[in-house]
Amino acid sequence: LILAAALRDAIAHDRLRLFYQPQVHACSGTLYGVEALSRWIDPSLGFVSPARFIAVAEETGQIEAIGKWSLRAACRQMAQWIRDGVEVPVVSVNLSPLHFRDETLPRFVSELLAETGIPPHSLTIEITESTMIDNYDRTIRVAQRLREMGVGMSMDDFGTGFSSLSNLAGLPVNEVKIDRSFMTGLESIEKVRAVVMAVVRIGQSLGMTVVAEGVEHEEQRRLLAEMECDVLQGYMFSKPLPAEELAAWFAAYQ
Ligand code: G
Ligand code: G
Ligand code: NA
Ligand code: MN
Repeated sequence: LILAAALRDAIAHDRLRLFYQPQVHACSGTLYGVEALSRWIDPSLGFVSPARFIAVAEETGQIEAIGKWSLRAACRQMAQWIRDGVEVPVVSVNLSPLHFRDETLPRFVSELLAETGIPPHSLTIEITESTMIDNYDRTIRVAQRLREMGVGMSMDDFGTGFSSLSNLAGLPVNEVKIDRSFMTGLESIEKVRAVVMAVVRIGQSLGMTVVAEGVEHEEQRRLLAEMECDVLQGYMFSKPLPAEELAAWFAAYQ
């Protein structure tokens, strides 16, 4: 309850920030895009993990405001990068499945694209499966509308929790992100390696871009590249960074 009130205050005073984590092509190492992740440093509570405050926001209905704020902030940042000549091809924004109950979401996004002047393919929306998708038909309809507009759709945290094979087959997504929990066993456990390999093949056969999250070591990078996983994201390349630091990271990385 204290957290809910503090979050309301943080939203009202614009205290949430987006950090950006680079994603690179596994074969060439060039920049594929960035994932926008919400950060909240409260004056009295200190750093509050999104894992905690997103769950609270979903219970209290504040998730709606957070989703719209993060879409707006990410699109504005993308417009800024374009103006500054920083070549970030795509920004991915996390949305809760609850947003896909709202049939006005595609119009909100198209107005945002028009307002910021960024191309639709420079935005991807990750369905971050914190909760069960409860209205499946409507979720498909809303996601399909976004795809028709040219916006990317990604299935986050694949292989854990609510992120299931039936969703991968049923939802109009063009990207799948292998959950980072698989990365720990990748080097040492043969079964984990077989599962990750199978997910890469499933993604490929569905025509999707396959992203591996939580890549921390060279050996993981090598194995994933060998499996023909398309895109890698993790501390090995960079932790999530403030927008200003991303440009510097990119300049040093190139
Ligand atoms: O960045 P970090 O590992 O602390 O994020 C924890 C979880 O919170 C991750 O599952 C991430 O997807 C989620 N998350 C981070 N930012 C957002 C956001 O803006 N919206 C939603 N819905 N989830 C987010
Ligand atoms: O659930 P989601 O995949 O959106 O979570 C992304 C979160 O994972 C981010 O908050 C980020 O801080 C964290 N993260 C990113 N890269 C790594 C990594 O290499 N290792 C670990 N343990 N966490 C990571
Ligand atoms: Na995510
Ligand atoms: Mn994820």
